[in-house]
Amino acid sequence: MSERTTTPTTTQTGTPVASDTHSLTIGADGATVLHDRYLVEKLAQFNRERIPERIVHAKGGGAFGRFEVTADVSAYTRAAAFQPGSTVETLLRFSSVAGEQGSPDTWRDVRGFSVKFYTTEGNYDIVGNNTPVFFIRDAIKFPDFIHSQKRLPGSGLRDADMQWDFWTLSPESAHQVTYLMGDRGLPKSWREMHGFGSHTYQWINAEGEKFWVKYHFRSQQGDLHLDAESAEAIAGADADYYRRDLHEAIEAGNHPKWDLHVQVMSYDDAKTYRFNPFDLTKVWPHADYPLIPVGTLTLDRNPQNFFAEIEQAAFSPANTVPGIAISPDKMLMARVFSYPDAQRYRVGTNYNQIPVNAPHAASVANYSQDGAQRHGFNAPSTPVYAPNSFGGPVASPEAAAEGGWESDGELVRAAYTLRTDDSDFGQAGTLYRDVYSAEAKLRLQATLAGQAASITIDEIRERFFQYWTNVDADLGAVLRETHATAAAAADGAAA
Ligand code: HDE
Repeated sequence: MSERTTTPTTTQTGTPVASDTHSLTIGADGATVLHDRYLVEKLAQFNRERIPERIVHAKGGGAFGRFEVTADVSAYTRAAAFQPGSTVETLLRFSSVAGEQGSPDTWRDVRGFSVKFYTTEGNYDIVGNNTPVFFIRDAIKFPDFIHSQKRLPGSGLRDADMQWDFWTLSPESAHQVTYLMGDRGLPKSWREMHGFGSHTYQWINAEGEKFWVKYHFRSQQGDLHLDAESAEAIAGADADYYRRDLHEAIEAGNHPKWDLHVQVMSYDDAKTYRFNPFDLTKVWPHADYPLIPVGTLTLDRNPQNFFAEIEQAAFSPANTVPGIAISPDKMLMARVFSYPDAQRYRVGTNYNQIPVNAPHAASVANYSQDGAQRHGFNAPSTPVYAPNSFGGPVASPEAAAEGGWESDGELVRAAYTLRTDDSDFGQAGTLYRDVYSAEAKLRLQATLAGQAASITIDEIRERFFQYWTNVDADLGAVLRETHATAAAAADGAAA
């Protein structure tokens, strides 16, 4: 047995405490007194252990590692992190979207794939998913979408009618729902799934030339899935299945790896491409824009403290670095506001001073000060305002020119302008017909048959059949027929 520590237990302010066993009372059987400061401190601290869980992506897990550049993409970006020979410390957090903190990992869902690169030019975050597209294309719908996937306010239960009501009234969801109801909805583990930046981002090279890019993290472990029965059994037996798998793999020295690739579109191609390249419900077919390798991400270090390093981790698409910028994707522009806002509420004003969120390879210099839980501060000799004549930090005007694009001047509320091949159901149909194997098609049909059975309102079920008919006429017909047969069998059994 290891030798017992002799470090005295203390209060939060460093004074040794008398007991962790007995409260201070008036006689052994009498009242507890309020001036037992350690008892009060201990219970009060305990009551404050939780911060609000993420409103989406609440259940997750993650690990640290490194990103190593293995190719030369300097023709497209000047970001230091992606230059040949660069190695960058990283944090990757995986998550489910709809479930709460304690929800089972293997419930069918899209999975989050958030990467923080601690680069020499500041932190760069790619906050993506295990799918290349999303359910909606305008952020103003996001709270409604999420409400429909969470719980009914009265019963506190999740509800198929509500989910399918929203999806069928929002046909732009079809592509992502085809992913969700397919194998990507039940990954075998977090290690065995691909990750996507999903949005189109902007890269800028040393000459100031602009490109549009999409990120693909391809798992070296494969993109594997669970069958629906196993996922359901695991959900009951081990709610933390993915979290445990990741932790144990890394502890055992089995370090998962992802190869990062990008699709690159020239700045001018975007003006005329047959799909709107900024529409988050669309992919860029690889035949048009092939994958270009960048480097390899390896996870090799579990967090030392789950709460400090994973629960408090604050990712944001606003965290970009020189050589990388956002694009005119309406979803992405709104996310740039929404994530730091969520962190200020969830973690606190000074969330970027917490070690997991602070830059590790760059330093911070600005005039922000004070606020709750502030612990970092400038030297007293640093002025507290800009401009100043005392040598304080100065802004870099050359940064202002980066990351722009031309735009119209008029303010409107309107859908994106449609391109020749843009439609809500087209790419969903291609995914079903041309990408899914025969077995994957059968699994999707079985999953959707189960969904049809869980819808209780006829009008919504009818829209459900129409939605899938729009994706693929044969698929719609199979679903209608399967449902009619099952309903007739159930009627027969009841008679
Ligand atoms: Fe998120 N999302 N999201 N999301 N999201 C959050 O941020 C939001 C979207 C994604 O591991 C929240 O810190 C809006 C797309 C991941 O900590 C919140 C919109 C994609 C994570 C938020 C979207 C994502 C989040 C919850 C519509 C993939 C977990 C607390 C414009 C491309 C990050 C928080 C982590 C988390 C808002 C859409 C992925 C509320 C408004 C699209 C992986 O700010």
